[in-house]
Amino acid sequence: MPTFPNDFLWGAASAPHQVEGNNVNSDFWAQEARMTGADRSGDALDSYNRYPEDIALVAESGLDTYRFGIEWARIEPAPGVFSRVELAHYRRMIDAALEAGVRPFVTLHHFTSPRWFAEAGGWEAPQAIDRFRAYVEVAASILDGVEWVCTINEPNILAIMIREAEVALDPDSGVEWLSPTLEADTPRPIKPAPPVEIGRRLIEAHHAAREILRARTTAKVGWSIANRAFETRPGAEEVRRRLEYVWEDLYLEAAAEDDYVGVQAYSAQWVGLDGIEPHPVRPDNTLVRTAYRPDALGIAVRHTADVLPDVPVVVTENGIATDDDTRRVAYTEAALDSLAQAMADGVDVRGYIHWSLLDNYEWGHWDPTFGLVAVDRETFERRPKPSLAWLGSFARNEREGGGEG
Ligand code: IFM
Repeated sequence: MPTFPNDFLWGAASAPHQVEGNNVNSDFWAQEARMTGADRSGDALDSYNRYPEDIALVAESGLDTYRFGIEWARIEPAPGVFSRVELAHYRRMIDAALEAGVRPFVTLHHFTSPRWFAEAGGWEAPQAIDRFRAYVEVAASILDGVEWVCTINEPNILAIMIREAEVALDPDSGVEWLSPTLEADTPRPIKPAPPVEIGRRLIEAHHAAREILRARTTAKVGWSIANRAFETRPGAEEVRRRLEYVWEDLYLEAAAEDDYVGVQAYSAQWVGLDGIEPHPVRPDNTLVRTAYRPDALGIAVRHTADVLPDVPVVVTENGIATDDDTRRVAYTEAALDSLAQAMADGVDVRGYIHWSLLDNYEWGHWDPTFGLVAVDRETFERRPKPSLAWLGSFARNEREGGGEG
């Protein structure tokens, strides 16, 4: 029985640094080389060259949307120097999606910045917002026909990533790199909350980008927030409220005037009187060591709608790090069920985009596999998993038999 409206977006996602390969002008490329414990991205999945294959996989599966990013570090390799060749490359990518009948959902910033930007102080430097604004003005010139733009991916995780990289890059810290998207393999104190001072700069950057995009494009503009789907132990309501503000609500509130808000949810997490509780070590944890909680998606969209009752939601990421594709299907089916229940209760959700299309580079780690498609990292051959066909046919059934759009 179809549950989702027939104009619902059904997609899969990627991000430039995680799939393209040789993103040599980016800050993360430079950091990977210096941080102990970090795998190198190297050629990644060569999606810089193989994007037509990636788009074809989306189109042939039955999905209708591909969320991908354009890379600032390639487009502006030196301050004020914009590469026409790279702009043309990303325009070709947008055209390839449109020609394949796939809706491009374009992210302008997904964790990576140009190396020169980071070396000049990154998001905390006085000129950061003007620099981002200049990039967005140029990027806007290639966005004709793009209906959905995400300015900055997960600013709340980016803020943590910036601080954690500083620690891992400090030779005296003795701390090995662990992406903030992973839990440690033994319970250890929860990572510090996203630093609010960086968060506020990112909010400023998002608002500046939104203004430019609204003036120069017809796209719906928003940003995507990592949602932890907090659950509260008895008596810990106030602790949760405080934590939720610095982890999420600061960023959600900044989306009050946006055209949509992107929700990204993977697992749920308890908050007790002592704060956020680490995920207990359990055999059914995911490969990023989080609890198996497909219902996190429903919790996340409900919380987002509580904070932003008038802003439509798009699930811009949801998925599971697992090497068992049957589990990926079970997880996704249960996540979609929790999403449908939230929609039935009145949450305005416009689309579901799975993370990830491909088994990609998880910010210093190649082990956790989130993809609907495996990739041979020597030949770059794409090997679709059964979950891709499953999600594609789920989407097709909903689209063809779905309710009122
Ligand atoms: O791989 C990341 C992505 O870059 C941002 N959101 C979470 C994903 C899985 O951890």
